[in-house]
Amino acid sequence: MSKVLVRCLLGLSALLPVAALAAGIAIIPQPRHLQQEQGSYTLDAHTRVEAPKDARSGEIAAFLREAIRAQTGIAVHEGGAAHGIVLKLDPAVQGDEAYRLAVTPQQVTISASTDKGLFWGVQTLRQLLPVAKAAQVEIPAVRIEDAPAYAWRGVMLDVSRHFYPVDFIEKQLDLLSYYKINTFHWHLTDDQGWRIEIKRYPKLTSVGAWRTEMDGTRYGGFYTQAQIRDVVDYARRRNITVIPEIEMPGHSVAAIAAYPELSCSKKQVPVTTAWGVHGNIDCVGNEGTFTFLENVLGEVLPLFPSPYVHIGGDEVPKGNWHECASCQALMRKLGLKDEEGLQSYFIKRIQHYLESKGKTLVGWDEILEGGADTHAVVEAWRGADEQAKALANGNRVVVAGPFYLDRLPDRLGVQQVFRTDIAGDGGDGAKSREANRAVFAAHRAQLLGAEAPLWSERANPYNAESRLYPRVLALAENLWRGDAHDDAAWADFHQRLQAQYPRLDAWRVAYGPEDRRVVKYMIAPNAQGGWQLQAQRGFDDLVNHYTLDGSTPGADSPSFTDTVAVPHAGTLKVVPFRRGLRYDDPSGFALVENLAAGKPLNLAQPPSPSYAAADALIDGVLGGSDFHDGRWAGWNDRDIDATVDLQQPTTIHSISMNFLRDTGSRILPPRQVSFLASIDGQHWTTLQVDKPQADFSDAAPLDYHLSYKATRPLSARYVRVVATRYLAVPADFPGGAADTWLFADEILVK
Ligand code: TNX
Repeated sequence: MSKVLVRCLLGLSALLPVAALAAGIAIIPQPRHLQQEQGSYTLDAHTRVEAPKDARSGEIAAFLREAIRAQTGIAVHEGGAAHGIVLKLDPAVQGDEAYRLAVTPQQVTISASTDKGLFWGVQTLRQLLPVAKAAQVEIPAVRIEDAPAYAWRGVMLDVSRHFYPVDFIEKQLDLLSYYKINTFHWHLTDDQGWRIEIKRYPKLTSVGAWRTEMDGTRYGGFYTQAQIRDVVDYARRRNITVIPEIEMPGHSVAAIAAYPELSCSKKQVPVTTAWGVHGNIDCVGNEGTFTFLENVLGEVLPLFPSPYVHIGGDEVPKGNWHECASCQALMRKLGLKDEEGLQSYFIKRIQHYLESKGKTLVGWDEILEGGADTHAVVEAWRGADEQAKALANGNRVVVAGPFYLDRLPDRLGVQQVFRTDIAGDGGDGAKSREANRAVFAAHRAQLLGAEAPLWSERANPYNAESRLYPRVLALAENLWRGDAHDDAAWADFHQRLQAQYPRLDAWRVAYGPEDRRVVKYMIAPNAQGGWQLQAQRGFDDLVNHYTLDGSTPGADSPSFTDTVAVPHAGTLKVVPFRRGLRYDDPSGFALVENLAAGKPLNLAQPPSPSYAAADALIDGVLGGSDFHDGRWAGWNDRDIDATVDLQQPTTIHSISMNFLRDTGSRILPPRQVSFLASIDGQHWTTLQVDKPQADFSDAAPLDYHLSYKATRPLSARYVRVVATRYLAVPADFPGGAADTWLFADEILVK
């Protein structure tokens, strides 16, 4: 393009009518008052940014200049100018995070009484800039007066179940801040990994940060204290407070693996790979537990300037405390009537320690069990009834339950996140809506805000962005506005959301669909003796890359959009890509030759509709270590009696079937498994009866591969497997034998 033409086009853009520019105003969260005016401000290399002389204001001005350069390519300098961008501290603008932004053809002014407000004004101004690079850009003339409805607007990331590197965290902080999320809750410890360096207890990371997966590989990672300091400061510069969470007394297996003396049994255990709730918890009856935790917190607190510290407190099975002599002695000494009282004692003791250091304790809503101190902030995750209980008790509350981003968007869409009213009555899920309404109204001032947790059993650095975005934008507006819940507000938000996607694209964010899954893979045997892999795609421009040799597919591996035929058995791996971005870890399918594949299957009792359909038993695809992987069929309090009709007399060498144990999820191995065969489907020969060894106290997922091998090949048309469940379990298995599961996959006939 000639220089003259470029100059003409640039000149032309300055003359664009207001209406065209108006289309460019699409701010999220929508400011409280926004008035569009005539004309626009021309930003170019002559623009100067002026700021108050204090350090934080200077930092905010530098952040703005860098943001303008990154977004438009225009290098603006600091310094006073009549025709520039002026940041002002003005006590007349009331509210801790409030700001005013005035754009006129002559000047851009951001004023606020606090540096917080000033920074949010800068973030709003960034949203008024176009995404494209240019020598000069027009900022539409507007008058904005803005302030949030809720003070706590948070996102939680679980870095224990899966680890996220520092640059991933920092990218998310950039995005959260852009949408005025002001709280990052960093879930740093859990059963499956301890992720923060503690100098006094080096084994927390040398041992506690690493686990051995079912396939023998080591998985883990942790942040050094220097990295933590960097992240906290990175967040501070973006108006985000980082709240650390150190889980106690439950969800502590990783710490116990490093220091077994923390548990009541003091038994050496590995860092667990099993999701769910673990009974191996910090021992309340041992003074050493408190010394340890106070020493840990003593190193954690100086890293986080936040006034709040999260100590978890959720999902604490009290069995170990019930069995432990020193815990029972303590209970009697304190005159407590049960172990719930010990939980309360535990939490209050930690709370007392934190208060001595000037910090406020935050905990999940279980901290109310046994009665919690009202100074604690309660994070409500088990529904509106728990939220009401905490409010009525006098605690300040942060709501998390409706915003669990580990629920995929087909089950928790953007619209639902946007329209959930955290000061409402809790909707249909709540038991006591009338009572909640009254409590919520009377205790409105105690409702600090809300948080969206991303639990990471199934989330990882590749797929996390598709779970966070665009739903975090809906959360951001919900909490900033507090009132945006009706149809008109949703329609308006949805339109503005579309304008954000090009920005997310420019930052290479792998955001997900609004109310669908990124992709769902389905595989079934085809008529050619191979398999057909099908992808149900959440985006039209999503592409699937796959391999058949077990390696991780890359952008140059063979690809398909909707379906592909896989001709032979092997390890199939597939990864979704979109716009050059990888969207997930590989989905793997272990494909095996199976004479029963695709044959008629008859089940005396159907499996639960919550897991794989019955055909998963005869699709030639083996289940993995995760019972949610769509390959395992599950029976709740039922036996399995499965018959396959091979449709003609067939020579059989072996029959096998896999069963899963995952005791944390109440999945038990079968008590007995019988393999049978028949010529006519009427008269059965029992070929073999197995009684697998079962260890109910081992929480690691285990695959039981049971198999009958014929000494001499037999001929049969019907093959049958009968698996019976345990009707009684050892006394120390929590909850007894009722409501347990049998999980099975693949009736493999060779
Ligand atoms: C419950 S929510 C948990 C987490 C799990 C989550 C899975 C809460 C306080 N505890 O440990 O990751 O469910 O959705």
